[in-house]
Order: sequence, then C-alpha cells, then structure tokens
Amino acid sequence: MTSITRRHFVQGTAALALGGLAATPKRAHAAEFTFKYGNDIPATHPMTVRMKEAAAKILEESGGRVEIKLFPNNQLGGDTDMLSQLRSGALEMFTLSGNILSTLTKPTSLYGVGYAFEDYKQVWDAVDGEMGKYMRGVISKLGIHALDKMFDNGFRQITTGTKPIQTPEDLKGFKIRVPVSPQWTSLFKSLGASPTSINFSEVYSALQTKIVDGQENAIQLIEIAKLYEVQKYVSVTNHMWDGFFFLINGRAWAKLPPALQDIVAKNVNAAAVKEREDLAKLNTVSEEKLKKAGMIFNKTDSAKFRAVLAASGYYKEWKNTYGAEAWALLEKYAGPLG
Ligand code: X2X
Repeated sequence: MTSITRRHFVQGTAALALGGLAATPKRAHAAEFTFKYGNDIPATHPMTVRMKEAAAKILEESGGRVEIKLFPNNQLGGDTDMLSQLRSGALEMFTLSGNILSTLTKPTSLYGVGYAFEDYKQVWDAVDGEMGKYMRGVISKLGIHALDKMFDNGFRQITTGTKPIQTPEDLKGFKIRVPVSPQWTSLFKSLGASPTSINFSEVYSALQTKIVDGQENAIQLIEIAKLYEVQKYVSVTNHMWDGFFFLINGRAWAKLPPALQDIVAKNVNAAAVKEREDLAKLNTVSEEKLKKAGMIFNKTDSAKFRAVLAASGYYKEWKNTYGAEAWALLEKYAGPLG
C-alpha cells in the first residue's frame, strides 16, 4: 500500500467508525490488531462519544494497524457477562466501575466508600494520584491492564418512583437497585435500605415492572438512559462518586508492541479527560431536562446519612476489609472517615 492510498484507507475507516458513511466499502486489509470495546451506557453518553473519537484517532495514528470496534449499551451482555468475557479474552477492552470489579478483588472499590469524597478536586487528586496507582496495581494482579485515567460516572443521587428520600429514615426497608458489588450492597444495607443487585442492562425494566422502587445514579446518566420515564423523584444525596476503569485483557495488551500501546494509552487517556469535562458541563443541563420531564428534586443533609453509616459500623468494617495501607490512602484524599 502506498502512503497515499493508506491515508485514504484510514480516512475512510475513521469516518466509518464515526458512523459517517452509509455504505461499507470493502477494506483492502484487515487491521493487524482488532479489539472489541464494550460498555454499559448508551451510545450518546460522553464516554461512548469520546471513545468513538479515540478509536478513530488510534486507527489513524497506528497507520491502520489497531482497530477498536465499539459495543456500547450492554450489546455484549450486562457488566457481569462482559467482565467474564474480558477475563477469558473474548472481549479485549471494557470500561467498568471499580466497585463492580471488586467482585473479584475488594480494593478496586476503595474510592466507592460512602460519603468519602466531597467534590471533584478530591476525586481527581485521589484517582489520578497515589490511590489510583494503588488500585491499578491491584487490578494488574488479575491479569488485567488498567489505563491511567478513569472516566467519570458522576456523583450519585437516589431516584424513586414513590416518594422523595429526605432523611435516612426514608430509606428504611426501601427496595433499591444497586449494581452487583459488595461495596454498594453494604452501603445501602448500612443505611437501612433493602438493596437488590441488578446489572444496569436490566435497570429500566426492573423499575418499570416495580421489582424495585428506586435506584441511584448520576443525573447525567439518569437523563441519558431515560430513567425519568419510570421514576419521579431525584433526591440529591451525593452518597458516592463513581468512575470507570478502562480495562484491557492482559494477554491482548501484551501482544501490542510498545509503540502501539503508547498510541492506545495516549488517546484513551485523553478521551477520559475530555469526558470528565463533558460530564461537568452536562450537570446543569441534565438537571433542567429532568425537571422538564417532570422529575421532582430535593436536597438532603449528608451529615445525617454519614452519622447512620458511622453508627452502623460501616466505616470500621471496610477499614478492616481494605486494610490499613489502603484506608490511609483513601483518608489522605478524603479526610478522616468514620
Ligand atoms: O450500573 C450502574 O448503575 C452504572 C451504569 O452507573 C455503573 O456502571 C456503575
């Protein structure tokens, strides 16, 4: 292939990856490395949008050698399925909440401790700093490579179809969906609720059929996933910040020559940074859209919820589980807990 035809080839496939072409031209050559990337959020979420752009750049900068195919919105199955696929190598790339990854090894949910972080400054200092490095080290022992930058999944708020959550008492026995994660289940049990683990792929229908009465997520995703169609109240609790690790099957990663690893890492990390900015900008927009769709917002006093958690022994239990070293890292960024 001459350099000119290669450029045309690359432009053509980049446009394809962006969904810009109606017809699929026959590719002259398959890419040397073709990776599937799966996630659990819609194609319109900034994480998918930025990953689409990153995939196009990676194809171009690698001279057509690395192609990443996107499978957003649980097309490959729910998070639990995709995690198995990632481990077996059937799926090479996957963005997953560290809280869910913690079904394999607890310390990846360290950042998910309830009411730990107060704002984004604390969050990014922690996960871009020493605490993030610690968690990525834990992930590498699973034979999974985690790239440096986490994508933002936002501070989480509780939605319900029945009543606003004003105080911890309102959570007593409340049937709430949580992701499949020991940290999430423990958090809501400790708050007195009755949590059920359900993958995000099933959340809309679980709310619609009233298997659960509520769920919790960041308002950007509540809006993008149209949960306002099946929920009425948004109680602003900010009970947890969540993010996605960009995970790569270790064997697939090891097969990539270092120069190509650099191209992938550079572009995906840049996509994460842009996605964080996108989500920040979306925050007020999503709130307005949800209000327009008829959702009713209320504020809560986080000190009251924190006090219930402390009294239940939640912080003590997790300090024991994670161990002193990890807990010290968390408190370094979040301040004293418990
Ligand atoms: O499952 C969820 O609620 C989601 C989409 O926020 C996560 O991936 C943790």
